[in-house]
Amino acid sequence: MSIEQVITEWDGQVGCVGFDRETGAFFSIAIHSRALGPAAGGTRAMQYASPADALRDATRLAGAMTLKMAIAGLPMGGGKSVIALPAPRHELPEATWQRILAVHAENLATVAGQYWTGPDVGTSAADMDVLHSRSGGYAFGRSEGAGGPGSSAPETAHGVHVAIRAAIREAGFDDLRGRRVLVQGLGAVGHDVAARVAAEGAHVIATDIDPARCERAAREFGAEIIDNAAALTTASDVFAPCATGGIITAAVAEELPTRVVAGAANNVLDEVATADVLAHRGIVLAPDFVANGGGGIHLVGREVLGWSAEEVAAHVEGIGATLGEVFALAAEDGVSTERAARMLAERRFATSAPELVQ
Ligand code: NAD
Ligand code: PPY
Repeated sequence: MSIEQVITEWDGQVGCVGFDRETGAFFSIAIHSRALGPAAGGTRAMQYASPADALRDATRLAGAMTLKMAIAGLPMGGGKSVIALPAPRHELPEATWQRILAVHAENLATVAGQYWTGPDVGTSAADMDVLHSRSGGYAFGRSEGAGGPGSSAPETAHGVHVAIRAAIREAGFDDLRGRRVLVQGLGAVGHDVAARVAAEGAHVIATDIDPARCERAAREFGAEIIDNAAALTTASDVFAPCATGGIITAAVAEELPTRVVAGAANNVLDEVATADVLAHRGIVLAPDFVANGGGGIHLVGREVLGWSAEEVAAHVEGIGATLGEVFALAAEDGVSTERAARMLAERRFATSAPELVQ
């Protein structure tokens, strides 16, 4: 796939790309929609097979941000940045990473408030401190020491937990006691999700490519650790994908041995139609852009809307009610929950005027 193909097949507004010769990093910023406000979405930094793959990830993730902001009722549009790194993030010398951040900050200053970034895979609150100060303020999620609201991961995990609770009820379970919850990815969000469901009496089955993260989950709450390769074939009551996107294809959906899918990973389905396969099998899907909205609610709530931590937590609890509407609409219209959630998000475009943060 070429960069031209990525852009011509995309339904978003604008994709900006850049390259830094000194580090070999390729930069992309995708602005999908500003219909509800300036575009917002995190900066992902990792290695990609090609610059076109990186831009494709940025465009798809930006589209998901548009839906996420709309369904959460937040006054922002959808965007995302992707930095394709010249080497794995943990192998980059600190000076190289700081140079990459400086170039990205300059790019953020160039788009000057049409797009606001935040943390995503490969970037942290400390990185947001740098991006904020060097771009002129266009980064959410700075560390508390630098005057920001800190990591979005705890509220993302809170929201995923709320989504799991809502989805298991829809699947006919009373609670999580004794239920098998399979968490794929024990990072900032996945570990917290696993700890939360374990505290409710679930039997946690977990996997991560990093053995240290698996050991920690086994030690802290007795997670049963499985091989990565078995993540999509191990029987569970709830499958909580908290690693990478695109893992549920139609073929996977035909066989996935679970009753509920609810997790943090963005764009967990390869395409919308894959949700139809899950729906036909009676698997309850909590659409990712609803279930993982807690991080965005935290960042935009605290930094744009001036909410307290308590107000943020109350809005994150609202993910349960939103899913209730999604499940009801899906049942009424005989469509998948993914299609129903997209319909609910679309309704907001019809009823809202743009609200600018500055
Ligand atoms: P993270 O980088 O802290 O954790 C990801 C974890 O997944 C890591 O432990 C990594 O080793 C593991 N992993 C990667 N590939 C794997 C594989 N194939 N099998 C098993 N484990 C694998 O990221 P995070 O902040 O926890 O985010 C997790 C997911 O949730 C991402 O897809 C992210 O885009 C999404 N998300 C995060 C937030 C947030 O606030 N952090 C908000 C919305 C969505
Ligand atoms: C995501 O939720 O996927 C994000 O990228 C987090 C985010 C949300 C809102 C603004 C910036 C980052």
